[in-house]
Amino acid sequence: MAYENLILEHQDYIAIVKINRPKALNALNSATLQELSQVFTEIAQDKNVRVVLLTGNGEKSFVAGADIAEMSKLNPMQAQKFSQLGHRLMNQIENLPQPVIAVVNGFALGGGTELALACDIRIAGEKAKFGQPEVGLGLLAGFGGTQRLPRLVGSGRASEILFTADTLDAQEAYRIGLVNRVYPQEDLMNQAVSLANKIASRAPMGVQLSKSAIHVGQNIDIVSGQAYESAVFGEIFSSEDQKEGCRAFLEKSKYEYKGV
Ligand code: CO8
Repeated sequence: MAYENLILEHQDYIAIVKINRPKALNALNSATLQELSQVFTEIAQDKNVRVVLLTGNGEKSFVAGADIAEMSKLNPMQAQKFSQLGHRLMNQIENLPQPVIAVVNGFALGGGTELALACDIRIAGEKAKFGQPEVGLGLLAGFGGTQRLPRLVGSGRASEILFTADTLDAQEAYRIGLVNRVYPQEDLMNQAVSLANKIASRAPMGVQLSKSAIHVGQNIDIVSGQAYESAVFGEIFSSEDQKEGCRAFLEKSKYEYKGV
């Protein structure tokens, strides 16, 4: 499928999705939100994709937020719909079977931070900038920032970010746990591919069920979460990869996971 605001590349088991709206620093307008939803629908069905890297095309920006020009014209009903469109996309990323790594190559502001928050892992280049500038625009975070940011960094830190509209540099984002790692800008994509390749070499069903258990568990009590974990632990014993992976360990041999 051809995309106007995205670039989709494949490298071995990795899909690389680049948001590509250079004239607006990759800001998310509704067309881009819809294309992202389409690309993740396509990826979910692609058995050759084990890991997704999501990044911004160009040197400067991951995503500079929701598109302010489009948003400024919305009436309250349309604004609610726009927010819901964003939520559907973020939930789709969270529910995608394969893990998604946000490769934050520059500005990740407003909807950009929120998009990164919906991914499973965030890594950043040293020039990355994060923040929720919405209250400085007469708005508030509307793509899940008020929900995912406190869950990730704690409500005290999230409140400061959401109330002040301050920008955080990559080191500060690392310090508070918003990103897992920070790399020199020129090394970021190589490091992202190397992390993705490592994950892709592991049992795909194990990785995917881990992702699902993490997300299910975050929204329920621990005993229910343990029940879900036991159920998927049982499920994986019907896979060939489980049998072959354990057999290879006991026989001290190598096995390449097939995702079956
Ligand atoms: N939307 C639309 N256009 C944008 C955006 C954006 N978010 N960000 C940048 N652009 C455009 C600029 O207007 C400019 O266009 P032009 O060349 O036509 O004037 C072009 O991109 C380049 O930008 P700058 O000249 O400003 O580049 P600088 O390097 O000087 O500055 C910044 C870069 C600091 C990133 C600056 O562009 C900026 O502050 N951008 C806005 C960041 C922001 O506030 N983002 C949050 C937006 S609100 C949001 O995300 C809400 C999410 C929830 C939505 C809920 C729905 C109801």
